[in-house]
Amino acid sequence: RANRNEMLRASTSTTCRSWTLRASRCAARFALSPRPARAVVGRGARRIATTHAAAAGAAGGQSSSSPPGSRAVRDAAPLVDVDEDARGRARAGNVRLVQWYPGHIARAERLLKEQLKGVDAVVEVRDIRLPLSTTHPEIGAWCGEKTRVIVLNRADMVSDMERARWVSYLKSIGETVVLTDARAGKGVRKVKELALAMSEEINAKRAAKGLLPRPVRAAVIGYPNVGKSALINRLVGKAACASAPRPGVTRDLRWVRIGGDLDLLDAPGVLPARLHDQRAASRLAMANDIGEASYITSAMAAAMVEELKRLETWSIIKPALVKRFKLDNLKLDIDKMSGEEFVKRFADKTCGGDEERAGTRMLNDYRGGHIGNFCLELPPHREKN
Ligand SMILES: Nc1nc2c(ncn2[C@@H]2O[C@H](COP(=O)(O)OP(=O)(O)OP(=O)(O)O)[C@@H](O)[C@H]2O)c(=O)[nH]1
Ligand SMILES: [Mg+2]
Repeated sequence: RANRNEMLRASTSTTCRSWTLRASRCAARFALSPRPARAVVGRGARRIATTHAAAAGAAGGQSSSSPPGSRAVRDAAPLVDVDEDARGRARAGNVRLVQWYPGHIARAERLLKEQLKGVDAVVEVRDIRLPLSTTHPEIGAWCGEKTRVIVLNRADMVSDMERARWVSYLKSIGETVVLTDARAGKGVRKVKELALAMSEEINAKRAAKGLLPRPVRAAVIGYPNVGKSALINRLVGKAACASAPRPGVTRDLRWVRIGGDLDLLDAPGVLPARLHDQRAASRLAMANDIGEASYITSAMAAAMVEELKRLETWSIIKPALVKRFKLDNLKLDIDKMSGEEFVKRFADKTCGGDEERAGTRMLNDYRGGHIGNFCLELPPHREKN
C-alpha cells in the first residue's frame, strides 16, 4: 500500500500519459493489484482504462478486494465496462476513433465547408503509403466542380515502383496527381506551377471582364498528419504553419500568401467521425494519421505485423523486420506466429515484458522508415486480400 500511495502521489503532478506508463511499470515491479480508479469520462477514460488493464495484466489480473456496494466499487463500476471494452479491442486490434476524434475536427469541417465555397481550387494531400484510406469519403461533394489536385505526399516513404503505380492508377481515373516529399521539398515546385497556370487562366478571364488580377485561392486539405502544413511551409519558404510528427497539430484554419499569385488555406486534418472499415482504420493508426488515444499500442503493433504479412512486399519486409528488432538469434518463424505472439516475444526480449513499450517501439520504427519504405495499400485492381 505504501508503494501504491507513492505511485499515486507522484502521478498527481504528471500527465495522463506518464501516469499510464508509471502505473503499469510500478505495478509490474511491485506486483501490485491496481487501485480501482475513479470513473472518468471523456479524454482520460480510455487511458485510465488502459492503465488499469495494463496494471491488472502486469499484476497477474488480481481484482480489488473492496466489498460490494462500497464507494471504491461504485467509483470503479463504469471503469469495468471500459476496461472490458479495451480488452476486447486489444484482442481485435481495433480502432475506436470515438475515443480520439477531437472537437476541433468537427469545428474545422464546418468552417472548411464554408471556406471551400470561395476557393478556386482544392489541393488534396494524401499519404502515399495509404492513398485510399487517406481520402475523405465526402471530398467529391465538398469540391463539386472545382479544380482538384491530388498531392501524394511522403513519396520518400515508398519504393519507386509503388510511386509510379499509384500515379498511373490515379491518372487513369482522370485525377491530376503530384508526388511530393514535403519534408525535403521535392516535387513542391510542381504544385506551385499548377497553381500559377491556374492563376493565369483566372486572371485572363477577369481581364476580359475588365477586373483587376487577384491571387488564386486554394485550400490544402486532407487527413491529419499527412503533411499539409509542411507542404505549405515549403511553398512559402519558411515555417509559416506549425508542423510536427503527430496528428492534430493544426487546429485553426489559416490563409497564407505565397508570393503575389497564390493564397493557400492551411486547415486542420479532417476525417470522418466514424471509420467503418476497421482495416483502413488500422492502417491509419499504423501510419500515425490518427491519434494514439483511439487504439491500444500493443494491439496495434500486433495488427501491424498481421498487415505487413499480407503485403506483396512481405518477403522484403520480413528480413528487415527481423534485423531491425534483432530477433535473428531467436530463430522465430514469423509466418507461423500471430501478431500478438510476435509483440510478446519482442517485449520479452527487449522491453522486460512490457508489451505497450514494445508496441510503441515497433510502431515508431515502422513510422520512421526503419523497416523499409513501402505502401500499405495497392491500387484497387491489384489488391488481393
Ligand atoms: N518523411 C516525410 N515526412 C514528412 C513529409 N511531409 C511531412 N512530413 C512530416 O510529417 C509530420 C506531419 O506534417 P504536418 O505538415 O504537420 O502534417 P499536417 O497534415 O499538417 O497535420 P495536421 O495539422 O495534424 O493535420 C511532420 O513532422 C513533417 O516533417 C514527407 O513528405 N516525408
Ligand atoms: Mg497541419
